Amino acid sequence: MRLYLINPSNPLVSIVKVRESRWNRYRVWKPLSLMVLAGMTSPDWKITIVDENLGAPDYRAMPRPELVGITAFTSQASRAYKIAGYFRSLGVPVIMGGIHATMCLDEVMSHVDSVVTGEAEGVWPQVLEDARRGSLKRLYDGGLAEIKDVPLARHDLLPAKYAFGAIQTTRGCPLNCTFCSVTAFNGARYRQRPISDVIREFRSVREKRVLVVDDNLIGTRPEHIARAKDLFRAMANAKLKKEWVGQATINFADDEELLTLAAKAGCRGVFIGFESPTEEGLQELGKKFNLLKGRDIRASVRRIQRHNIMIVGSFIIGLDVDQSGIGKGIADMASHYGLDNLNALFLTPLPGTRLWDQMKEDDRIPVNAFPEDWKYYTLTYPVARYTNLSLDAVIHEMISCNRNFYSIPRVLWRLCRNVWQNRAPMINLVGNLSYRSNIQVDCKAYADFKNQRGNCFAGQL
Ligand code: B12
Ligand code: SF4
Repeated sequence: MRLYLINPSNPLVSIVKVRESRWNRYRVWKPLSLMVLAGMTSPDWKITIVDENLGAPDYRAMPRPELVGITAFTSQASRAYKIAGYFRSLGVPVIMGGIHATMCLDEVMSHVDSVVTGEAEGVWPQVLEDARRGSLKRLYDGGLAEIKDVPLARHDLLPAKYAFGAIQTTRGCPLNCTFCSVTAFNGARYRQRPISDVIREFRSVREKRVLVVDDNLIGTRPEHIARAKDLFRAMANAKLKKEWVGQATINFADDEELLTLAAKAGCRGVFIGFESPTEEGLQELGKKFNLLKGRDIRASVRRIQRHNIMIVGSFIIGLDVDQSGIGKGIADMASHYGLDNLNALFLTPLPGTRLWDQMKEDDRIPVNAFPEDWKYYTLTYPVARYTNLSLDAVIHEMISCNRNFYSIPRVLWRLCRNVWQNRAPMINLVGNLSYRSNIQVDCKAYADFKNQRGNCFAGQL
């Protein structure tokens, strides 16, 4: 029995972009969902994982499979349907799962034979059994998995072409920010995998550098932090010799022992969502935990960096409170905080989020010729109507933000600072140049977007 598990190419991270700038190699990440599915597939299935971001293969030259499974973020949906259409034309059953299939069930149902919603651990063995018997159901609802049932992912099934491996140690987030789909998809309860499983899986990751995909590595409560410390201790004791990056809240800075243990366990970078430089912006996004009274963010950032952990900060442009000048405002604030990298994104209504419901109700989603338009839902295109910023204005703010933060004087200043602080200056420089070189690529993408979809914003350019 032959099974293809396919990650459709993504406009944002595909190899095409890598050709535009070789730094983008660091943006092609492993599709962990498919490696997890493979980890709970019985050995009588011959599995091939196809990651189209490494280059789409000629499916016609590949042997006919008995089942095709496709994963997709929203931005990958239209490509996913093309792949599904091809295999279905051969009479091969196609099943789809992941975030988009869960949030846009009816649409996905109309393009594939069968859908798995939610986390797949509880239903995947049944899916395979039904496929073997030729009696796939139209819908399987995996809901939330028992965290101890998450299998060891098959890290051996993808080629060694990635800069980073990937692993997951927790699921869920109680914070339910308006723009994010994690709470709706993975639940509000923070679930932690058994530490022994994580260590065993880490050992099977081939890459020296690893992305820990958890949405919030340290959770929100004292017992979560205690468990994070236990995990870091176990990782250090296991002498994994991996360097890894993860995602956390700024609260990461508040516990010196946690930081020391994380660094010992190999933590070299964290991605932190600051989202907005203003309190009103944070309130609008429901990001309450960033509003901790009396927090000195610059000092918090410095505390993390003292452990040789770099910080990439994420901000969102296009909030209702954002006015002309917000782009430069974010760049200045990110520089003031002392961030190593800045990742600015457009406020984007993703299906299944509270933001989606609100914007839909207010008729503020003009880029809506779905499924084709899903390709613009990468958070790198302004797909919505923004309260105080026209299409041209919001694009201008984004460009101004990146040009300011990644200006040559600021890049050099950060380089010198990292040399002075003895903190991986070359990695910092590579990261900064990578973002800087993408500004040109982004400008071209905005021009194409306006050509293709500018008419949706009629009267608002
Ligand atoms: C790691 C990650 C990335 C990585 C790697 C992505 C990759 N190649 O897989 C990087 C950094 C590249 C990335 C980029 C982006 N990401 Co991201 N990312 C994540 C994150 C944090 C974890 C994903 C993960 O690996 N989970 C672990 C696996 C095991 O879980 P899973 O994917 O959910 O898979 C399970 C089920 O969904 C199901 N399943 C999944 N696929 C399939 C397929 C079949 C056939 C079946 C049966 C079941 C099934 O089974 C699995 C086991 O239970 C999620 C948040 C989250 N908690 O999911 C956001 C998330 C997926 N990302 C999101 C977004 C928006 C983006 C970006 C668009 C943002 C940006 N500009 O940076 C880009 C676009 C990239 C793209 N390909 O579209 C959104 C997607 C929302 C949506 N509706 O699409 C999420 C949900 C976060 C959020 N804030 O809402 N991301
Ligand atoms: S943005 Fe981060 S903190 Fe907010 S709900 Fe999503 S995962 Fe949780």
